[in-house]
Amino acid sequence: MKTIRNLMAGAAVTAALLAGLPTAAHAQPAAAPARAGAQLLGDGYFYAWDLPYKSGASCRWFNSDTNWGDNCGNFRNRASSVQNNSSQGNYANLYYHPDGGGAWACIAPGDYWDNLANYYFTWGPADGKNKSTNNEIAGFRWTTTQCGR
Ligand SMILES: [Ca+2]
Ligand SMILES: [Ca+2]
Repeated sequence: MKTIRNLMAGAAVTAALLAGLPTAAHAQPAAAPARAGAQLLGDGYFYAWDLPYKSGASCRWFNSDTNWGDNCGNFRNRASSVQNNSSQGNYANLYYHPDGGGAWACIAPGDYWDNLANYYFTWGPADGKNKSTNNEIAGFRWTTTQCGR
């Protein structure tokens, strides 16, 4: 009888431990909401894809690069979807011409433009202004001035 009681006690302890596990597991995520207000940061790269919706060939840049013609088998005038994955909350200017020339479009940190046919060069000089950015981006520059050159 004593053996059975010990077994029962052991089973009760095991049951208590098992019951306690989910509580312990939930304790960790509970700490997350404290950071919910913090800005979500990306991996620091600017991404471009040949086709809309992150499809086809892709290329990415960590630093500003105002000539995409020598990247990933020539990505100048090729991007049809882009994502600003800045790790520092920086906007990115997308230029109509190499070396930061002509009009530019401006994409906010964390933003993803799924189809560039719907996005235009709305900043800067008349050269290229209000044209669709689809297959027209020559390069980009990170900017801390929120869309300023
Ligand atoms: Ca394309
Ligand atoms: Ca380049």
